[in-house]
Amino acid sequence: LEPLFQFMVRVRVPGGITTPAQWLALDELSDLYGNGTMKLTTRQSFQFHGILKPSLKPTIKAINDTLLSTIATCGDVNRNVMCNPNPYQSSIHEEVYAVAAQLSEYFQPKTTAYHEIWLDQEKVSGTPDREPLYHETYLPRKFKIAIAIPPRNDIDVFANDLGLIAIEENGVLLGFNVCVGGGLGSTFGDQTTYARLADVIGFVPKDKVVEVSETVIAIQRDYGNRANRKNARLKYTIDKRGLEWFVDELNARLGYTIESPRAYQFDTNGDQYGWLKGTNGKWFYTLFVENGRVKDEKGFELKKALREVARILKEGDMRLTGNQNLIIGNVAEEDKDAIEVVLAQHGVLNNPKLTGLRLSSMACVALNTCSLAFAEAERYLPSLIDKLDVLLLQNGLETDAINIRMTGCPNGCGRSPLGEIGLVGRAVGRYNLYLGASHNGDRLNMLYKEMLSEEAILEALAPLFAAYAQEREEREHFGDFVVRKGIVEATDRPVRVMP
Ligand code: SRM
Ligand code: SF4
Repeated sequence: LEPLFQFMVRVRVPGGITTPAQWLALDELSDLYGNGTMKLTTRQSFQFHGILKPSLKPTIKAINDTLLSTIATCGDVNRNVMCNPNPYQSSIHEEVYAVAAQLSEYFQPKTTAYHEIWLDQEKVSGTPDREPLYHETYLPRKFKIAIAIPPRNDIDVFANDLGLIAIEENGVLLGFNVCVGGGLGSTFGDQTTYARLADVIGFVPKDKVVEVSETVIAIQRDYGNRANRKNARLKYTIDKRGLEWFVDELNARLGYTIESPRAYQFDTNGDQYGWLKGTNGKWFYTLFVENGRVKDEKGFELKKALREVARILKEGDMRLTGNQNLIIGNVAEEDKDAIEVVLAQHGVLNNPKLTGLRLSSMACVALNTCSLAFAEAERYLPSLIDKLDVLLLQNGLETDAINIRMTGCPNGCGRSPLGEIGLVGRAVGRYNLYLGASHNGDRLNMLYKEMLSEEAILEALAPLFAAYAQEREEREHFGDFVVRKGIVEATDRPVRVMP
């Protein structure tokens, strides 16, 4: 008898936007085949856990029936393209989202094997596979793209192999600053691996963004390390050969020189909660979803509430943010109250008592489904924050949006290297504590103390919170404060912006 293997299935959601019908279908699937919960990920997708092997094919088919897919959510190809989901910030949001969807579609593998294996096993095409970009051996490693619209860096653009920063003038999208070589994963004890933020190498007009992105990927395809997967991401290709080499190669392949980067300013990499009116007159409610887990608990029935919300929404949508939260989007004025009532009835309306720390928290899945985890993250961070909240309240810091991120290992899936407070699992119940990332995602944190138990984490942070409350400068963020005070050194590897 075959053992009951169980799997995780990840859904491809370009820019993180789903229709209410898709939400309802995914919700149903999680009950039918999964463990009854949905995980909103740090890359604006859904994950389903606990899919038993015989359910794998029906699950993937059902996802495809909703017009979403699971193709290329893993593997050595371009992954889900992230995009700022907050339309209120800018009239160019829809245009930028279209670029994200275009890139996502354009860089999907062209193989028909996915459809043959998962959708009906029949050969759907007689023509042999031809991958115009990936060729026969695909990329050396996963490849990630994200697009940010300043002033929000809510998708952590610098954490990606290729980051694009939208540049607008008077409400018109001109093009994108191009950032290359971001990646957060590392391995304990292996100095050849490290987190690295992307460098800003130039500006491209919007009609050239596909061509430039394709050329960046092609360079990585041709020069990336295929002998050692630990050193195979674009960041290592660039560091091995030099940023100048990379830009020269890009310009040579393009046949023109990309322009100098344009000015941009990021304020934060967090989400802005509550109701906001979009430029189209519709309403958008950003709902805090702790660590992205959509589930029902006594007194907190998030899954049920969102099912009802999806039924209320007519033209609206459900948008996943890069911080594992959810935006109930494009809500008609007349539906606002009904949505609030549903959220309140199920105990999930954004609670004003939540501290700034919790609202700025993020944790990866880790134990018990991630086989790479050394320690808990998603299941543990909420209770650690309960204890940290006590310290914050003592110091009057309860509304300060200090960004805290925890991962169960140094792969950085919860983007812990970009936490003003970063906690990375070393062993069960033990964490390395990192401090000093910037509040807007353009500076990595640095190691402060190693192998801390919960008690030691609290002991380490208590005096720092007290000092921050008393000695910070006006509007100084916690990450900047600990660097200014010399509690940790600033990283020696800031984002470089080419002249
Ligand atoms: Fe990740 C591997 C979960 C975002 C860096 N990641 C994994 C796996 C698949 C473990 C595995 O390979 O066996 C995890 C599944 C755990 C589980 O039980 O579900 C996993 N990663 C996640 C998610 C679900 C975390 C979350 O709680 O939200 C995120 C899913 C994103 C998505 O929807 O596509 C997720 N992973 C990230 C990010 C953040 C980002 O992309 O913005 C990173 C850091 C950025 C980067 O790529 O550098 C990240 N995941 C990794 C790595 C390290 C890659 C490296 O270059 O070193 C691995 C391990 C690997 O690839 O070998 C990994
Ligand atoms: Fe798993 Fe590590 Fe990623 Fe967390 S950071 S999900 S423990 S691979």
